Amino acid sequence: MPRSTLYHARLYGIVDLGYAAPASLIRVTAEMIEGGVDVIQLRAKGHSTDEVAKWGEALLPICREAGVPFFINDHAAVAASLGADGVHVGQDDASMDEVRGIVGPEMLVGRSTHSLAQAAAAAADPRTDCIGFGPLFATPTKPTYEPIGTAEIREVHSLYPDLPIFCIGGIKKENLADLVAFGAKRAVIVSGILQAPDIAAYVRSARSLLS
Ligand code: TZP
Ligand code: MG
Repeated sequence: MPRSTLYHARLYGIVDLGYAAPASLIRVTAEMIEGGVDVIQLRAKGHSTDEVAKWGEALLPICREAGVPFFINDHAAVAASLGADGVHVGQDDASMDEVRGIVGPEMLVGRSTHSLAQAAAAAADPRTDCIGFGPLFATPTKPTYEPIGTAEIREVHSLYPDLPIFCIGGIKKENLADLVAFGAKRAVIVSGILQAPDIAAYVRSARSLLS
């Protein structure tokens, strides 16, 4: 899948086992797709590689059928063995050399960044296909991270105009219009989507705020 798919993407949803029970993963994924999500990631902190592989195997065909890029968080080897569209890694995860050594040159690779300096480092490597930029706001989904606020959103987009940048952290449909006004083009929403009483409706409404 080309990087341009991520450039055109607007709303990135994460199926996070911290919010979604194993028995709900297929339904949650289908509802996110029904609402029009542009990218889906499976994130299962604290779960075994075998569990991530099993859940990924269940979700990949649903995403593929819908033409929605499917990322695996952290587990490059699982992403490679499943043939996922992408893998997302953090600052403390493997280096790009290591990740590319596992997933090869074609798979999309995303990197979390928590400052302009980290965004610069990620953007300097042409093998980085997208970045997460945040947490913008304090969030229980990443409780130990200091929020970076909204002041640098415009700058990071103007510094790296060709890099797909996904704002993340404490984003809800209620603050999305403000973020767009601050220069955000794309957003990741985790708990807002997964705790919504109607996931498809929530995704549809959030997606409509990102043009
Ligand atoms: N990386 C930076 S913030 C975050 C991650 C994975 C969590 C975002 O979750 P939420 O629930 O949308 O604030
Ligand atoms: Mg990670």
